Amino acid sequence: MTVVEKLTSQDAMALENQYGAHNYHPLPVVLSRGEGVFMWDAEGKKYYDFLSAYSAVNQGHCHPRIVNAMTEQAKKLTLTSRAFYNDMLGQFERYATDYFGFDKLLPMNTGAEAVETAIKICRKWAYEEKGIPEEQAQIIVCKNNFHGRTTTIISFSNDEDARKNFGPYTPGFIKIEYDDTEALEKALESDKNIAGFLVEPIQGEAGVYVPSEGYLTKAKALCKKHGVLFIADEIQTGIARTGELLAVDHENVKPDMLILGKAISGGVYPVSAVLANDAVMDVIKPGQHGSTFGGNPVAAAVAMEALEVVKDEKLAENAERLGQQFRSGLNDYIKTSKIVKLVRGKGLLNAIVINDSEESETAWNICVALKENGLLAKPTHGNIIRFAPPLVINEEQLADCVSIIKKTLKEFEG
Ligand code: IF1
Repeated sequence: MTVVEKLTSQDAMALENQYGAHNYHPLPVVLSRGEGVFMWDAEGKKYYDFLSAYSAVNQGHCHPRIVNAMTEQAKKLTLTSRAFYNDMLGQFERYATDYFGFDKLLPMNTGAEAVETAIKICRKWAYEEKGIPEEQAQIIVCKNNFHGRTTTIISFSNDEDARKNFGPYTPGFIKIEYDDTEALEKALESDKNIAGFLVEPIQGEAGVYVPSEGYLTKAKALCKKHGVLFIADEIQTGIARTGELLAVDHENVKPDMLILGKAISGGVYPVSAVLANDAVMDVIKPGQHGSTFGGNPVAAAVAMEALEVVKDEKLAENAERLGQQFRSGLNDYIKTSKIVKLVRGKGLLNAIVINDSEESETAWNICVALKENGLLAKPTHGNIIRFAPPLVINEEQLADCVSIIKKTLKEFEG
C-alpha cells in the first residue's frame, strides 16, 4: 500500500511545519511536478522556475534522458559500496576526467562533501608534497564565501546565521576580500604555511558577485608563484551556468583542483566530485577517504548522461546568448526604475539589486508577487534577487519571463 497521498498546498505546508525541522523559510508555494523550465504546484498552477534549485537543474526538470539513465541503472544495481568494484564508476571517472581535462576524479555526493574532500586533499598535499609542518597548513578563503554547511566549512564563513553557536570552529583558514589580488598576494607572502586558495569564480550566495576581468588569471598566477593550490568551487557556477562549461573558462584558467556538484547530475540525484592531476590526487591512499554512496552506479550513470546532455544541447552557448538577452531586457527597465539599482551576472546566473536596505522585506515581497505572476525566484541576502532559469530556456520563454519580471517590478515602483 503506498503511503503517498495527493495533498493540497495548505496540507503540505502544515505537515512540514509540524513534522519538519524549521531550517528553511520557503516561499509559500508547494511544487508537485517539474518539466523543462516549468514547475506546477499542488493545485496545478504553472510557474517558470527561475532558481533551478540553485543551479542544480541546468538541464531542465526531469530531463527524459537523465531520468531514463537513472531508472535503467536503478533496475540493475544501485549501490555496491567501494568495498568492491562496480562496472559503472570507472567509466564515469574516465568520461569526466576527459570531459574536464584532469588525470583523476574522487566521487562524492553533496557539494559540501566535495569541498571538505578538497580541503583534506589540499592539506595532505601540503604536508606530504610541499613539506609544510603537520597541523600548520593554512587555506586562504574569501569573505562572503558560500561553500556549504558542514562545521569546518562554516568555520570560515562570515555569515552569522550560518556559523553562530556551531562552534568550536575548525582552524587553518585565512579570510581575504573577494576580487582583491593585492590582498591575496599579501596573504601569500605573509605566511609560509599556505596550502591552497579556495574560491568561487563568481560568488553566488553573496549576491552573484562577478569579479573583475583578469582576477582569476592573476590569482592563479600568484598561487603558482607561491606553490599554493588554486581550488575552484564550481558547484554553482559550473556545468554551463555562466555561458562557458566552467566559469574559470571565461579566463582559460585551469584550477589545481576543481569541485563540482549540483548540475553534474542535472538535479536528478546527489552527485559531486573533486578533479585533480596525479601530483595532487595521488596523495590519497586506500582507506584515507571515502563515503558509502560516493561513486555509486546510479550516480555514475546519471552524471554521464547529464554531462552528455550539456554538450548535445549546447547549454553553455544557450546560457551565454540568453544571458545577454536577459541583462539587456532588465537594463532597459532599470533606466527608468526607482527600485532596481542594477542587474549583474554572467550567462544565466544573474541577480538584481533592489534599492532598499538589507533588512527590508521588499525583495521578499517582490518574489511573492512574482510567484503570483507565475515565476519562481528567491532573494539571496536581503535586497538581492537571484535569477537562474534552467539553461534549456528558449528565447520566447525568456522574453515572456522578462515581461513578467518587469510587470511585477512595476507594482513596486510606488
Ligand atoms: C542550501 C546557498 C546557493 C554552493 C557552492 C558548495 C555548496 C553550495 C558555491 C554546497 C550550495 C546551495 C545550498 C543550498 C542553497 C544553495 C545556495 F543559498 F545556500 F548559498 F546556491 F547559493 N559551494 N549551495 O552554492 O553544496 O552541500 O548544498 O550540495 O543550503 O539551502 P551542497
